[in-house]
Amino acid sequence: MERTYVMVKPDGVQRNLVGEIISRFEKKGFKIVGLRMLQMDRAIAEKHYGEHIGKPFFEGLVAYITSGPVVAMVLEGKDVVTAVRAMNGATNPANAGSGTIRGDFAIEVSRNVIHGSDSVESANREIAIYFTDKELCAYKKILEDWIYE
Ligand code: DAT
Ligand code: MG
Repeated sequence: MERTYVMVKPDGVQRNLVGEIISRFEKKGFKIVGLRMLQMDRAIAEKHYGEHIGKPFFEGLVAYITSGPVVAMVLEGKDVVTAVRAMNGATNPANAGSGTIRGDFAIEVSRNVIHGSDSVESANREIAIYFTDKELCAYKKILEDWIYE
């Protein structure tokens, strides 16, 4: 089964959206296989957002993402990378559809509440930043037979 890295950003934590966001992924049928809270520092931010170093918004992004604790998780399921991106909505909440997390809970691109990996390759890279193999749980849920044929 595919895995992806998902993170409730500091604004999501401060705005009491952690439960709502996790609940959406759980209700969809995705399985939480890793979960923790942490405060990111600059080094972790540069690792996570390495592709954006040097862009005009990078310093603001680092200040934002290190401004408070985040909730980091690994979700597992069929085509979960693409599905989570769709559930999160467009990067700029102004373009995110109603019913998506960013569409429903955010207004500005620099306060867009949630992160989701953009590919399986990115997911593997990002998961390794936040979790050791031992911190991820492989387990069977009885409900899976009602979610997958
Ligand atoms: P995504 O988070 O949808 O994968 P991204 O990887 O292009 O989007 O950018 C990472 C984060 O950086 C994004 O969630 C918010 C911030 N960001 C991107 N473009 C921005 C911009 N033009 N101005 C301010 N922040 C931006
Ligand atoms: Mg991205």
